[in-house]
Amino acid sequence: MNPPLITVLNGPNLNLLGIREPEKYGHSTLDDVESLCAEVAEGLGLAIDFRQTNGEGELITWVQECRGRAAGIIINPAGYTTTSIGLLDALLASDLPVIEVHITNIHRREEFRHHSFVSKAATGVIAGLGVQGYALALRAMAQLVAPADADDEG
Ligand code: CA2
Repeated sequence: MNPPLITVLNGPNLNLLGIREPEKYGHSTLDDVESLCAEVAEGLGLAIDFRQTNGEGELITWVQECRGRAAGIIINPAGYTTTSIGLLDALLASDLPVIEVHITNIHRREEFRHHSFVSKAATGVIAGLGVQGYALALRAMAQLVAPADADDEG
């Protein structure tokens, strides 16, 4: 059987990870984050589709494409976290488990970053643990998409 597919989506400006503002977002590049996710996913028996876009419409289209294709969505919506009801609606319509990840602790930052529209569609939210938040999200997702009888085995 094919491993469950988890789509890992990254929003605007995350392509600058490790290149700009390392004091805020750390030294790992987005390629490093993809490698981390691929390694962790393999150990968990998951497949990943890892993507980044600066476009809100493209992000929404990718979420729509997850339906019937992916078993779960991990998303760092970046700047669209606080602005995009379109993204929220797409995530709600996906009917999939969603884990929202933020590299920084958005609650310790400027007030305008505190409210997330995306959280309304999220099973769980991870913030402030750096890029390891993606690895933690994959571990949590493995539990969420595991068949019920596999769950019983601990
Ligand atoms: O902490 C996070 O992961 C954020 O989602 C990152 C977003 C920010 O708007 C959110 O409030 C919190 C920003 C992503 C931009 O990433 C950059 C990386 C390096 C240099 C500049 C931007």
